[in-house]
Amino acid sequence: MKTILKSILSGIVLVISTSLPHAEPSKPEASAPKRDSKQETRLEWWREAKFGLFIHWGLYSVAAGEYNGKLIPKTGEWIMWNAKIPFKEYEKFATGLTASKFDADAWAQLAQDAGMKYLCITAKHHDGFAMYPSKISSYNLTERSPFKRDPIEELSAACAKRGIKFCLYYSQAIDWEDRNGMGNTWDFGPEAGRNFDEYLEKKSLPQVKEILTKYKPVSMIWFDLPRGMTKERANKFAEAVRQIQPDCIISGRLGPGRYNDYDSTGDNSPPKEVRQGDWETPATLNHTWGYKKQDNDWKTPEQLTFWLVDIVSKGGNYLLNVGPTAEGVIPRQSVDALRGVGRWMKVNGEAIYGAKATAFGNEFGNPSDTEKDGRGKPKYQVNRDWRCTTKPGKIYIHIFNWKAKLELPAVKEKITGAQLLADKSAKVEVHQTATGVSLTLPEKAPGEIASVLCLELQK
Ligand code: FHN
Repeated sequence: MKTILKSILSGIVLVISTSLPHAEPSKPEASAPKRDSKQETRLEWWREAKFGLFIHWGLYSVAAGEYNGKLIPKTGEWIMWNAKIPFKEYEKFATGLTASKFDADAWAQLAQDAGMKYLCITAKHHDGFAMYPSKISSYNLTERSPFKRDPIEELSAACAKRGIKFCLYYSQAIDWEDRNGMGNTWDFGPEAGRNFDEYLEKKSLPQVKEILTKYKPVSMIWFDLPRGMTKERANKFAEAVRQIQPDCIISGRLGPGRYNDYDSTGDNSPPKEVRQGDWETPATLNHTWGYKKQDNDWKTPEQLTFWLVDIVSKGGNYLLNVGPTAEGVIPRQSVDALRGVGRWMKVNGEAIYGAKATAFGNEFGNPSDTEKDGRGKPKYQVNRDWRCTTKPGKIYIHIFNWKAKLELPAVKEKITGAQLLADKSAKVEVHQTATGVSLTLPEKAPGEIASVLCLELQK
């Protein structure tokens, strides 16, 4: 059946309503974990949001990747561990955490400009240093640094002003300041002899309760690296979250047991194909979470937009990180890259917010029939030509490598119409058969980064 749509050349995105239900991935996957009704409600905003800002800010931002005149390899927020900096040395960085240029409104505005709907900042990372005035531990910003305001409070307010969901990261197990926390063997000796439960009871769990009591609402709490966490230990944290802020989502790394409301993929590691259930990929803009002066290998707006669309097309959320400096400045390259994504989102955000996984699945790529990987297996070749996201009633095809002719796999419902999001007047021909859909598009790619197409199906 041929659908000829009256329109004039130009345009960016086709919009079409379709009765197509949430599409099945190309390859059947293990079923998504069962969620109770409270979890379904908690997750509503998160499933709509799709795109969030991660912020790693702490004493490591002062070190900025350097210690004793040497550039320390790997990620900036791990400098105390990578350089085995004695605690008595590391804590001196606090005098350099001036936050003299910290502007919560500018940070929240950047998230909004990027099209991000949630923001998650480190309340306490592995170094054990609290970035807020904690009554549980004096090892905190207000007591140890020249900065006497509460950046967490200010950021929470700035987010609320913009309708951005405010979230907090907390490292519940690894703590290089505390002799009973996990990880610091260079000051405190082997982990075997320490009383981890004492650490959890005296510092970690009390601080989690403290931040959930002090800052309201916390829409999601992001736990990390559950070293030494058992079901029982994790359950205490989950119970505390549920009791203090029942609507707060628990992220994927609290520990064993199904306490979390969604799963976390590995860092910078989206799945190769559609993954069932609720999941999120945390990712960096360069190669570090905490600021490093020497890491200037920034992803471009084009790369970041592809990551975003790729992750959403597989069913996930994208939590993209910035690492501010000790003065509280987000590196210019990060700001420019995020704003570039934001320009694309302004035009095409409808194809992302609340969208679900692809209607197809073979577009992601396939194993090479000639090249082998390091283990002698067929090398997986990612195909970056296009991605697809869906909504109950709409499908979006995001074309990164524009062609005036595009062939899509078969779509079972009858195609009844098409429209471009940014310009409802682009000439598109849709020819559908039982074996596939052929699209004839404008010669020139109408949009920057990726131009998006959709197909409308009979209700
Ligand atoms: O060790 C941390 C790391 O510093 C960073 O916070 C990432 C963010 O996902 N989480 C852990 C490594 O996966």
